[in-house]
Amino acid sequence: MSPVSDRYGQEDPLSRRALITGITGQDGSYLAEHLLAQGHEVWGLVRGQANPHVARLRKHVGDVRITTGDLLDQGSLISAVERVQPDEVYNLGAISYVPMSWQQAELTAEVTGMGVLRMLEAIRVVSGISPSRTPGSGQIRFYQASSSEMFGMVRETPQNEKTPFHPRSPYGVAKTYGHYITQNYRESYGMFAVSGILFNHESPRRGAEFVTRKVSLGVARIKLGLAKELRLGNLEARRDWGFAGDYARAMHLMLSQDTPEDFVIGTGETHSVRELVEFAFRTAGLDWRDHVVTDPRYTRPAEVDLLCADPKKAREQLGWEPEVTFEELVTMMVESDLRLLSESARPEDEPFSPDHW
Ligand code: NDP
Ligand code: GDR
Repeated sequence: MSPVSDRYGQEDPLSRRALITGITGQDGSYLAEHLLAQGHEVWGLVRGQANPHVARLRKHVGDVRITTGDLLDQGSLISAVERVQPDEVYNLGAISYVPMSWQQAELTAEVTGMGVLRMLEAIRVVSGISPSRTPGSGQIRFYQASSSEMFGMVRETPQNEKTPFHPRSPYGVAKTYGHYITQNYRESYGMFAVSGILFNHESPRRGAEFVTRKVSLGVARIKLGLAKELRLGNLEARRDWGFAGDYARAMHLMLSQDTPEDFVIGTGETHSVRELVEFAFRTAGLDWRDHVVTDPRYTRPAEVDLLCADPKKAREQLGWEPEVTFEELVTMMVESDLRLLSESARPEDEPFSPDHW
């Protein structure tokens, strides 16, 4: 193990170095912010030769170092781990939009599923780990971004670490592979590799394709007279929605434990899309029934009807609690989009929002 990696566990937290894949996404920016505040040196793995999302990241988080790499390319991941010599690797990179995973099922399997294996292999190879050479105390710690979408068609609610998986999309299937391969590397090689099974978490930085941001942007457009209607799919689906900043704290806590274990992270509260819409419109003094149109283009080939976390283990073992309520989250997002669209009717960094099933 390199001298840099051997620093894990020393008293001075300033010496820790993190490598984050998916740093240009919503969670990457909150995690980078959190780790920098903890005194970490933060590196982001970024794909492409001129990734436009880096500029958006820099608006939120300044002091991140960038290295290039792609979850589709094993050699690039090995080079990144060799270059950065991280103490912690957070694998957040993925095709994360569920409808896209039906349109590009094979690519989703490669990035969201096989990408996890490639990242684990990069750590294993660079650290010289094999069945006969297990990692020492200074090993690289690995976090995998698992998802409540693995529960899919649930037969019991709320869902905890022991609830069986029944994924309902190519995305959910790919995440389930990533989850099990992480567990497998922990059990086969003794690696400090954990998965956080995170329920939906949102923020003003959420991509415009996801329902919460689509709604907050829609409300803001209608309030400012830029649109009249908002077209949505299934209003009856229920989700456990929390604030992304709270969930970034949980990721770091999971890698700071003495033993590697998986944790469910969520609020324990569930709301329907209809409730979300009703509350978001009310926040802006509007009646959703005057503006929302249901459109079959936005319903999915298979739906996950109900998700609700049982975060008891995280509360008891990590001391983790969400700080932002559902109402505070929706209000924060609507107010942020009202400000954003007041400044510019079409903000330059507004993400492309594709049509889908
Ligand atoms: P985003 O969709 O906002 O970000 C996805 C990130 O993955 C982007 O930075 C993107 O980079 C990167 N990426 C895509 N393809 C590749 C690739 N081939 N190689 C390297 N990086 C790639 O997701 P979130 O921030 O919301 O979520 C972070 C992770 O957590 C994801 O794995 C997601 O599946 C998972 N998750 C998210 C939840 C949520 O509610 N937000 C809940 C549970 C799990 P680029 O700029 O290049 O496009
Ligand atoms: P999800 O999030 O699929 O749960 O995955 P999303 O916000 O896309 O959908 C939530 C629920 O809302 C319903 N819905 C709509 N969704 C979208 N996007 N657009 C619509 O117009 C619309 N109308 C209704 C959906 O059918 C669904 O039931 C997110 C992602 O961040 C994943 O990467 C992550 O793993 C899970 O959360 C946990």
